[in-house]
Amino acid sequence: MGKSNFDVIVVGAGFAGLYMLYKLRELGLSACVLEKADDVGGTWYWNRYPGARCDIESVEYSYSFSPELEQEWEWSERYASQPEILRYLQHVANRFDLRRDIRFNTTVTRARWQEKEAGWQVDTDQGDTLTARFCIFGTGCLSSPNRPNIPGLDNFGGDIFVTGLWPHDGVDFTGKRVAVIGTGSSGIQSIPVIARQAQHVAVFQRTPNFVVPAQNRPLEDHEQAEIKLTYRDLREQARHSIGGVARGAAPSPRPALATPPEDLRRELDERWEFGGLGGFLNSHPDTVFDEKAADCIAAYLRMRVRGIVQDPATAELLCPTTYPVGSKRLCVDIGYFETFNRDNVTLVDLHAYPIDRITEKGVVAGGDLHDVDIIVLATGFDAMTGALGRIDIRGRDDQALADKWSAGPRTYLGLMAAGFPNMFTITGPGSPSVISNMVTSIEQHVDWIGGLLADLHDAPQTVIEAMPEAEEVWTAHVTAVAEPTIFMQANSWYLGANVPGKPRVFMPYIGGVGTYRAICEAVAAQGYPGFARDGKGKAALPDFFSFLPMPA
Ligand code: NA7
Repeated sequence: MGKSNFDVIVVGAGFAGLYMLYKLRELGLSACVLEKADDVGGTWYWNRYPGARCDIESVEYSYSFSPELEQEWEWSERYASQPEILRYLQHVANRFDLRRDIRFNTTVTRARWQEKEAGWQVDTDQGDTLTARFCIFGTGCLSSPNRPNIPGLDNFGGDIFVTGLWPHDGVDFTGKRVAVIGTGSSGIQSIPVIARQAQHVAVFQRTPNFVVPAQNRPLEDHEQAEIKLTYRDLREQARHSIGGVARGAAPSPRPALATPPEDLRRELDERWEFGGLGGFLNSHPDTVFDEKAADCIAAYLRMRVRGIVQDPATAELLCPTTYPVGSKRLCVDIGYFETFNRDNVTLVDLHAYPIDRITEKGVVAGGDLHDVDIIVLATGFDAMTGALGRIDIRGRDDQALADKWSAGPRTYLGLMAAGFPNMFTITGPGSPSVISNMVTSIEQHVDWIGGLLADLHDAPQTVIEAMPEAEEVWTAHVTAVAEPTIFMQANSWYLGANVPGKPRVFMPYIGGVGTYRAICEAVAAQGYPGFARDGKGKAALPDFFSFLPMPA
């Protein structure tokens, strides 16, 4: 069974857990990483569905902490596919000899703060009990799949596959009739690939999504070499940017509503040809705040759908009209709309024909049976809080984190929750996380936590925790920054709206990666106001609003 007491227990061996382990070793702390899967990778271990690919450019969706790693690794495409990202993470684990401190096939079931010992006790499904001074959760933001509660789902006689839990030996769709439920990023990526193999695909759409082309392509050697020459600058720019990326179409300085229509059209054409999220998110200074400005972008994207999809009725169904563009995660595609021009693909509009039930034979929607062999659930995740919610986490006075967060997550800086001493969440709710390049945000959190642990190095018994007042101010700040934006107007997973019964609270911090970094750095530089050490701390917090750029 091995050693059972550590300075730090880390939960999860994805991008976050791997870099956290590397950092803890650098600090000379003993650490154990607990991972449910039988290998590293996190999101990229589980999401093996056909077409799975990152929507951030590969050269930016990668670690910056090791210039040697940056120089050695060669990305083959502009947007890396899931197998390539998984290979990258496996390489990182091997290159830095991380595996020896990771226990695979180990699910954490319970984590309990021990008042007397001033540390954490962590139980696993393997019957182990481990203890540590600190417990750090790198459990991911999109790692708890949302299985819809459709009547009769368990009665289906064929195979059911969930995109976020895809079988490792793949699925052969040849000659099969397939139902895909869900048209978020996972559906949009997988449907074109499945349609090329299957006999027939019925796509069950509840809400159409705004989709922009990836314009994916192989990365030329010279291009990659040039990027590698400028990597330090590129990373620095990403760290201080809005979304944690440095490349991509720059935001226009002119508001969309102040741009003459013909100029706007030309500009959006260029963004479309360039491809990727960046061209259409924050494309103009007013699109995040003004629905009319967002409408200009939405109208353009709908025009593009109508230009691709040959059947006008299908094209209309694929055009989102009920929420502003960007308020749900924008999707990046490779041939999604073109797929609806195939003879073997049909679109089922769940507003007109809601799913009644699933029977042994298939999906009954609007009274019609869609007879299928396979159902693919591309129905998303219990985002941001789902993975933590599956673990029985108990803080002071045996308080459950799930109870504390029953009306929505509350944190200070997305890093700590009051009443849960010596416990950190990497890219937790209340930090930019899913609204940014996750790798940039993960590295920022790991570096910040590492800085704090280094500070505590000479005081090994110190207990650190978020002060309730600080948590209150930060949670209110996160909401206040989101409130005037279009983000509040969609039933998105950012707001928990995709999971029945989940409180509607905007979970990520939308002030921007650079702003958030500046806030975290200011807090550290000022001696960590809002964090109590052994019950004592400075409650006078920086004025968080003063870090935000002035509205244009
Ligand atoms: P998403 O983006 O949450 O998409 C899930 C899709 O499943 C979405 O179209 C949902 O419709 C649909 N859905 C969910 N529950 C149901 C039920 N019960 N019936 C019918 N349709 C349903 O998850 P993804 O995995 O695609 O992407 C997650 C992120 O991963 C993505 O944003 C990238 O950041 C990477 P809805 O829109 O809720 O009406």
